[in-house]
Amino acid sequence: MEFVLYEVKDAVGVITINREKALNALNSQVLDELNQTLDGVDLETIRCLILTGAGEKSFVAGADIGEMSTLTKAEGEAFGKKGNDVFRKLETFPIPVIAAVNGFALGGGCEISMSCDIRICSENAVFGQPEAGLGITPGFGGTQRLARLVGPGMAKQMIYTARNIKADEALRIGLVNAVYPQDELMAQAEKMAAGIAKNAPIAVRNCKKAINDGLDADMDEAIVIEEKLFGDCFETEDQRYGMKCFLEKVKDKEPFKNK
Ligand code: DAK
Repeated sequence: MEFVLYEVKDAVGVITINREKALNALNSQVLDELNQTLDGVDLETIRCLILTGAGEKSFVAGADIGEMSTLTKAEGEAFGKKGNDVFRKLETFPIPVIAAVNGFALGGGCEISMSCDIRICSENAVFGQPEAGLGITPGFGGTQRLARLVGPGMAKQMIYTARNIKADEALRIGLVNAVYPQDELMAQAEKMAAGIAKNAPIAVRNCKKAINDGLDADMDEAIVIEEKLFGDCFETEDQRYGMKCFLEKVKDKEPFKNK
């Protein structure tokens, strides 16, 4: 692939958007390659993904403005669908995805980070939804996911003013979980991913599904969703093994089997 790199480190897959000259802006080809990369992830062995951008300046500087500027209405809709499908695939991907935001995360870049389960960033990261200044609305879920993550008041302020925010402010409003020096970001992302990967994979997947599906439901339905996914764990070898190890005070547990 030309613009997306995929590397496996033990049980962690690292996806890098690699279009550094255009600050990793998302054109149709990047979106297609991301889609193919996600389809190719081996869910038997990979237990967590990291999404990052190439270089030290930008995570993703948004959708490709050059490509978008010439779109017809039909092409715009097709481009929007391509983006939304990939973003939704990431959001509902069976295993957790950590966004390691290594610089600009603007427009579609902020939006793709919000499709991931967890965001951590480097000190030079900049987040924003500049669309209103370009004559459009955020179109890859920004109006929906930002409001859910940081609350409607702060989301509206960011979107209406199209003002970018720096890493420290992103941390303060809860858009990212942690900020690291650039040269520590990937190591920290990998450490977090390894911490996730060592836990029972089916339980982790069920946690992701319970949180995501529950957030879209009212509390009565959400609790039923949780009960079902909790119950499903009792059909797994990993649940029996995990509890046995606790009861027998096993110090060096074997890796969970994903069964
Ligand atoms: N698209 C295309 N190229 C981009 C780009 C982008 N979003 N951002 C940067 N580049 C390119 C620049 O054109 C430049 O290319 P060359 O001139 O070297 O060929 C190169 O990357 C380096 O950028 P700069 O020279 O501008 O670098 P600076 O350090 O001076 O500035 C910057 C960095 C990130 C502040 C600046 O590049 C910038 O403001 N970039 C644009 C950021 C932005 O506005 N992004 C939001 C795009 S709107 C849709 C759904 C979603 C969307 C659209 C439709 N539908 C449902 C249909 C999403 C929209 C967006 O994301």
